Amino acid sequence: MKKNSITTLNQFISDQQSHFPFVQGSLSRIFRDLQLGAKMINRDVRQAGLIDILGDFGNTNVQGEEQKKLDVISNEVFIKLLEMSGDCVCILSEESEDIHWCEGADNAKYILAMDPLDGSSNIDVNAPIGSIFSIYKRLSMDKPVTMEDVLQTGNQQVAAGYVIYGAATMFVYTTGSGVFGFTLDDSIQEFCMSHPNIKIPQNGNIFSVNEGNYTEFPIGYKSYIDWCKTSGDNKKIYSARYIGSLIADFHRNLLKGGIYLYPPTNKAPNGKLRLLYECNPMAFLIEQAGGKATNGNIRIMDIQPTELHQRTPLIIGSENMVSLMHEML
Ligand code: AHM
Ligand code: MG
Repeated sequence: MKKNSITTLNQFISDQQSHFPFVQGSLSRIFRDLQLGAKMINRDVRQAGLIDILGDFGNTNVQGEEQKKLDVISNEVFIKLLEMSGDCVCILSEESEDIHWCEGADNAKYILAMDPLDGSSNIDVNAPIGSIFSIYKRLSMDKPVTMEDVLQTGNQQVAAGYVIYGAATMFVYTTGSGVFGFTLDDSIQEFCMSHPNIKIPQNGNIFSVNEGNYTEFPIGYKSYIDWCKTSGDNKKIYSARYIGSLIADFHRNLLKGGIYLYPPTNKAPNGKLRLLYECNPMAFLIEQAGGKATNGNIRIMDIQPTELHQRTPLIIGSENMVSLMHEML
């Protein structure tokens, strides 16, 4: 009889760490904090209609977007936990205009960029939402951290991942040697390995894009979308699936194969999604899973950021689908 074995995220990370004795444990502690934050947010999300956390906070964030109460709560939760451990010298968050410098952590090695709660327009309607993170090492320990340390290319990420608060809550991450998914077992409040070494199929039959903006898309995007709807591979027409929550759309396509597009529009000439804490972490994950991510010109992870909250168009998913889309552009 096959024996069920359980590997928790903490066990897995400490096993991984033992293969790399030079790793001092700071990264593991950051993961521990991210997990704890995720569990706290998960608890709130599960009771969202019962406690006073639905709706608008009554403020707009740096992007000029309406902040939801849960956006603000999630931001505070992660920042507080990470600051207490002192392993991040600073944190860049979608919810704050400026970099948050962690008190007493001037000598910490890591820089974290995050979207504490992505897809927040879905909160009030009980659709999946997520938290996204991307971790970098500072460029030098011998001099203070500058903008250059924060504005590194995606290629320099040491880890990235997301938590999806969906039908189940999952923690999915990479440190550059594969993508691993852990599902939260509510009864023991532990993330347990459920998806080892995730690989995205090279082809899929799903395309995910906000077609409400179709008339504003550049011609190459329109051609690709038309192709998905009329030709597809071997005349098999593709299915459209778009939740409007990047993590949910990404996660489905990662497991089933597919492509996600956020093209430039008149309103958002650089697309809507942010490079440092939305596109780069997703690009790292997809490449580690065997897929591709581009902005239509270059690989997402090759883009040299010049601004903290910089936006970029995003084309991400199964290798062959992204390559074809790229050709059509
Ligand atoms: P947010 O960070 O303010 O939540 O916005 C990002 C979200 C993504 O999760 C999602 O893919 C996209 O915005 C949806 O945008 P749109 O409603 O324009 O299709
Ligand atoms: Mg977001």
